[in-house]
Amino acid sequence: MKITDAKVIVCCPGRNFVTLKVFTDAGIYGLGDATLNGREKAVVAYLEEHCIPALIGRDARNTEDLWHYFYRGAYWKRGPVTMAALSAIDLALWDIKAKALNTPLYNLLGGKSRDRVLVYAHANGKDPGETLEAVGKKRDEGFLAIRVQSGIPGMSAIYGVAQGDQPYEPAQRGLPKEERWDTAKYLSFVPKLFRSVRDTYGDDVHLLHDVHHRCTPIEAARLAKELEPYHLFWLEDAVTGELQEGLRLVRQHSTTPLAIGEVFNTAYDYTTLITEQLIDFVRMPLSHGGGITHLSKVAALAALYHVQTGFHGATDLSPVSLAASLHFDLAINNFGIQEYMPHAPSVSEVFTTGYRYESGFLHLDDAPGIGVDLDEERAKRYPYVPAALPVNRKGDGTLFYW
Ligand code: KDG
Ligand code: MG
Repeated sequence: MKITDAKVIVCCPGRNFVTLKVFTDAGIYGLGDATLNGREKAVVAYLEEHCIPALIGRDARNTEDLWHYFYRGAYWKRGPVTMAALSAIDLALWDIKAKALNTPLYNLLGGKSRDRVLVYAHANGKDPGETLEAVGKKRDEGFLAIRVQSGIPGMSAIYGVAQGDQPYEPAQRGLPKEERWDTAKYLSFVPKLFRSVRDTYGDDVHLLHDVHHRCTPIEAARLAKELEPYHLFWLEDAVTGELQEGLRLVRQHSTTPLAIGEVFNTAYDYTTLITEQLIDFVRMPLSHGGGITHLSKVAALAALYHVQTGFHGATDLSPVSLAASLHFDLAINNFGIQEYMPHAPSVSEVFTTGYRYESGFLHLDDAPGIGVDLDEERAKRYPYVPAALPVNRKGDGTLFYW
């Protein structure tokens, strides 16, 4: 089955998405998500200039060989731009493979290990009162696992907290906005926040929190230790992931489970973390971490070391990415949880999907392939809008992690 053509579709139904569509001589096409928040056009250029010309004429069924062609064969390996492009190619080819066999993708990944996918929702508010209310709303919607982020008195903009009554969306139009950060205020606030969440809602709900890379290892160790009484499902990105050894210090001091990797893009970002059992959950998503072909290997390595998956699923990953994740989540044994932020209603004008939320879980229909389609005419109604993630500075102006 030969690849005859491929094209990149960029649209902005509320936020930017980059989708790769690969066509074959069997009349079957596949979709891959190539969205890299705030760096969309860089991935488009890499795909259009370097990947698509090399894809045409190849056999779409050879997912393993084509993965290595675009990874090893590229010489300039790894990195978020090239790996987002490679991930999109891999997802599109697996979509084609499953459609050609007229079966849902999960059947090619081992079949179903479970019937539905446990998800976690986001609850946030501009202060602790609003945040507690938001947790209550998610409980009422049936969520069994809830990520809690809150505005902190004395700090103007906080990661994970929505502006006004809009759903949370970190990318803003134009150049990056600057935010201010205060680690001391954050560290004294968060344990109190989780104490009040547990006091209000009890123990019968999984709670998660995202530090978003903003602590040093010793600060993260203090936080993880002080959060122990509230039994978090996980503490995410407690330190920035470039230095894998940073997690060792956190681990030595606390039993709070640790998740990391939404900005990772290969298995090599995880080797120390997994083999030394320094983490509990891998977050690297299919659409940034090399697609089905590479994540299958990462998940298998993780399984040997009692590490589970908890894929990134923010709204800057398109419905193609979420649906592909759900197939993977259904299939593997060491699935842990899936992040779920519903996309804005305008997204479903462009993408049709086969998943639905019910009582704390996502359910997937039995459509062949990944099960997502994109309406190209409708996508044209939503042209690309330049947008960027914020940057972060400490109070004295020092540039810090966002
Ligand atoms: O584009 C950046 C977002 O995807 C990220 O900030 C979301 O940290 C995030 C999460 O855990 O969903
Ligand atoms: Mg995160």
